[in-house]
Amino acid sequence: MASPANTTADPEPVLKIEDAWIAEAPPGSKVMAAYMNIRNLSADDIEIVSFESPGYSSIEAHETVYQNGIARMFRHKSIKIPAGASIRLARGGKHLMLFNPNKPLQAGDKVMITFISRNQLPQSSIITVKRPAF
Ligand SMILES: [Cu+2]
Repeated sequence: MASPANTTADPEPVLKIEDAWIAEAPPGSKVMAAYMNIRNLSADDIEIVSFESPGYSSIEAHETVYQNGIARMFRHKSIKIPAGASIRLARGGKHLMLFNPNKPLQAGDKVMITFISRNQLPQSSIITVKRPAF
């Protein structure tokens, strides 16, 4: 039976993942970091409560905070984005911490990360590994 291509279209995404990248890490690293801008396109606040990826054993939301010149990382249980707003994950601030890559990853590799929020459908984004520019 022929049917128009759009009859089973996925719902409109409510998160827009912009400028996303995973920082390439030295070979053998058990932890990597991802940075991006996450925009909430919906009319509701969104709380992202977990992250999943086939490329890593687990993912946590972290924030680097400088205390007396020393960088410390704290874990956030979730990332809240008010309706229509965006949140920036950047080096030296909030980031996703990616644990135990399933295989060595280098610049150019792509990894899918799924964002799971409380009141929206899960949404996935393909994110490219890049060499950090210092
Ligand atoms: Cu971290």
